[in-house]
Amino acid sequence: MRRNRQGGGRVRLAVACAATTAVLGPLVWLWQDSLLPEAYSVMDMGYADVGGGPPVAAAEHAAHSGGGASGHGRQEAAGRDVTELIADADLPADVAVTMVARKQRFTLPSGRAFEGYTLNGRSPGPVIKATKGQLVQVRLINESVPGGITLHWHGVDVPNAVDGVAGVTQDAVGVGKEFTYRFVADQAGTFWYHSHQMSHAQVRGGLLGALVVAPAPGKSAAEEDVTDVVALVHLYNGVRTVNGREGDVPVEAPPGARVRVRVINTEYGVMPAWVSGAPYRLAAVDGTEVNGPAPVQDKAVGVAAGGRTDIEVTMPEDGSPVRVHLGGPAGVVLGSKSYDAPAVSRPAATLDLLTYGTRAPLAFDPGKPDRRFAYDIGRRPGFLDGVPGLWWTVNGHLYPDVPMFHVSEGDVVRMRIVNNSGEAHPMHLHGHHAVVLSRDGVPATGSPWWVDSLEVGVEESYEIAFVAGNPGIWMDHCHNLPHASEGLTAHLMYEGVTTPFTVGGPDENEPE
Ligand SMILES: [Cu+2]
Repeated sequence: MRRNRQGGGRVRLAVACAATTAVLGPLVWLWQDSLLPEAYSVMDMGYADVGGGPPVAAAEHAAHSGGGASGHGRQEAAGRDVTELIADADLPADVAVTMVARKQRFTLPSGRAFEGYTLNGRSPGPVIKATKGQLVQVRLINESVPGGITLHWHGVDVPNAVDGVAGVTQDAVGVGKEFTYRFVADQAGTFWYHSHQMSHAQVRGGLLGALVVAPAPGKSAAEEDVTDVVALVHLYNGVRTVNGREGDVPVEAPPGARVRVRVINTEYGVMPAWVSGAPYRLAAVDGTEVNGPAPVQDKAVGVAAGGRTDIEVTMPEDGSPVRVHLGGPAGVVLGSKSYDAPAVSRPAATLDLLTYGTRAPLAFDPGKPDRRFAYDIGRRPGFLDGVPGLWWTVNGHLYPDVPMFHVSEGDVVRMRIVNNSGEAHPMHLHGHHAVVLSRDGVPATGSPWWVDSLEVGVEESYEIAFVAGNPGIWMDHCHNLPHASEGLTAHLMYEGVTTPFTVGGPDENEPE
């Protein structure tokens, strides 16, 4: 019996060992396989997805590409380094700003102290104001932010070299160093800027600010006669602020005045905004004017994380104040004699941008795309850089084995974003604006709905389209920034464009 038992024990031990090896072996392999190198180029990430279009040769591989048909175009395109994709160097700066970044403790106007980051001694940083067509030049100096910083111009289709993504378009700007951004503000609208180095920590910590581009002069008197209000919403230690201030922001607006409130959601989730005391029009979304915006009443509008919404109000003739609620009771109060506008609860209904406004022709035909991409967001267990967890997937793949969307300049691109991950994701494509074609298969019938930050809810699907008209290597990621750092990050790469920068490396580039 004893011997038998021992024999049985040995067998059991052997079986257990074999089972352990069978289970652990693949796990160890998966773990090891997920480890990210100390430095890597995003060009080497994942796998090429040409979206059903012709193969696209990366510059350094151009010589090996089989297709010689478009050889001339390829030759000319070959070898463009992201650092060459800049604004005209001969253009003088129309708007020149110097920004000094610091890690420091500062106090909000309420007296509440916050341990974070400042630009020119404050957070949010200065509002940068430009007029359409002007060249904006921002000299960023890092005085004391450890780990380095950058500035990304969220929603502005800047030249790739100044997109501000550490490890993709530049190195993080270390302490004592500086970097100058130059771009032509060629679209009027509401934008913002923020760090894209360790962005999930630095944006929350306050390295951000608003950028407003006014329409070119010579507009109608009606268009110029609008009171402009920036309302940048940010949470400091969980405390909601508008322009860095807790509570209401009063703005003087006499009876009959037209006011445009430029709402910027710098947070990680969708934010409802609504108005009491007057109807409003949704004048613009993500820096693009809405066509034929009708008056809205008793409806909230959802502002995606990273997104902007311009709310236009005409002040009541009787002088009563108007409250623009931003995510809660507090917000912007417009008034003259009185600012006593009671807060009202959020309306049950939400404005649907799929049907809002009136149709207008597009400058391109999304019905004849050169490439069609899928961006299916899921979630599954696995390892991300050796850490076990439940991680986001793109088309079934875990970061960094995600698709690299390849395009050629001038391509018409359609992308279908499907969210089966159990959480909402505000998807942000750098360097481009995309138009929404449909949601859950229902075609858009309102004003062309142009986005750079699109809230994709749980179980939702969107079909969007854009023209690949801005060469570079562009992030296409979730703007719930912790999600991006958890692997919900892919890139759009133009034919022939290369980057000399690496994620990681001596500058410790860490874009998410
Ligand atoms: Cu997300």
